[in-house]
Amino acid sequence: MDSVSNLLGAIEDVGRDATRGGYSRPVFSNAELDLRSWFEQEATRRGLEVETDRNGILWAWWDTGSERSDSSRDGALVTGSHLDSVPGGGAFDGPLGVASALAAVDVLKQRGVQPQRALAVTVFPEEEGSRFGVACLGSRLLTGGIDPDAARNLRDPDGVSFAEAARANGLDPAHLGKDDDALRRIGDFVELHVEQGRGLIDLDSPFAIGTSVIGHGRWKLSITGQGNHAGTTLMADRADPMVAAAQVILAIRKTAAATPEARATVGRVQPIPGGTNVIASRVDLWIDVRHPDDAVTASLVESIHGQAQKAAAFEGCAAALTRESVSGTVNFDGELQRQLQLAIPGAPGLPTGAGHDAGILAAHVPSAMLYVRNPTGISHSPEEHVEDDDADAGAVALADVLERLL
Ligand code: HGY
Ligand code: MN
Ligand code: MN
Repeated sequence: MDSVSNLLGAIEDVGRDATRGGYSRPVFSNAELDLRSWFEQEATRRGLEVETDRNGILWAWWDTGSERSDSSRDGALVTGSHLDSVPGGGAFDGPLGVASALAAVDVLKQRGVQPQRALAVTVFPEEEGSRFGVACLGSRLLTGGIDPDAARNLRDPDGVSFAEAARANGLDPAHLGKDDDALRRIGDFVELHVEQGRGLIDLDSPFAIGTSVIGHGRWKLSITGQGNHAGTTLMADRADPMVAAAQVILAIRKTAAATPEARATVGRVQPIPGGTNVIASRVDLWIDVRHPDDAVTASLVESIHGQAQKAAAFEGCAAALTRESVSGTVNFDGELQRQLQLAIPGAPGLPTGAGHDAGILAAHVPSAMLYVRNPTGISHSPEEHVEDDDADAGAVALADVLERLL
């Protein structure tokens, strides 16, 4: 087996972000395209047949020995993750699942496993939603979880539409959307992913079986006021959206902190025009809200919206909230989890607060997850980490799972 750390070592310099630290690998950026080529080379080297579907999802196929036909890949066993990252992200969020799947194929071949059904290793684009704003965009397109027109019209911070980016990367934007043929090919989906919290440190285990993904959503709040001169505008004469934004951010923290299990984050604030000696005319901020109970998430957002409108009005500003993407809480397929428990006896079950493509697919095909220990318990940060032997233990556990399911 090519060790997972060797596989990841080959891409450790791709997309390094000198300003933020860590990696910035937005979908269809040069960095992510380099990672796609790395994946295609490594998959081809293993005798897998790589193709890109109409939503930009990569599929590396290991077909059974029997005659190829249109339906010979239906009901296949599929494993994979993503290669795009958050800005300044860690080395493992996404790529660990892809590298581990390739290493697991090595193990299966070394064991002489003859797949009784086709196996595919997949890479989903734009899982982080860091460029076009919608999390798990690739798996949402595949499953019909987003209107294709809405997807085509998503714009990145430079104003490039997803349609334009897709076209520039060999896709036909007119063909974006639900892909029943591709869905029919997924009999079971298993995603290995770095654990993004402290769960496996506390459980003292190198890997765990995912039990659920808590619901997560993201909203954009635009606060408009009166742009003006920092020197000639007296304090009493201002309608400053930045001041309203500051009140809202504190109110968000207070509201979430008062709700058990809730998480609400503002990680991105954009004043317009953003000059040092300029009172902003508008401030855009993005809110990430999560809770195991979808109804509580909705009520949190409602409360935040109301408080934002009040804070804005107090400053002579206005606030508008728009939803960017929402996923409900997902409990993974019981039977598939049982199969994983039989394949890797003793592996604990673990819920997660992080969203994944497996969480989107779970509503359409039996899906499961494996998490690998992250000794820092930190993620979406350069400090995210996986020890080499835990990474290899995770890949072997994935191979055991795949062998049982094949
Ligand atoms: O945001 C998330 O939970 C995931 O890392 N995309
Ligand atoms: Mn992530
Ligand atoms: Mn991820």
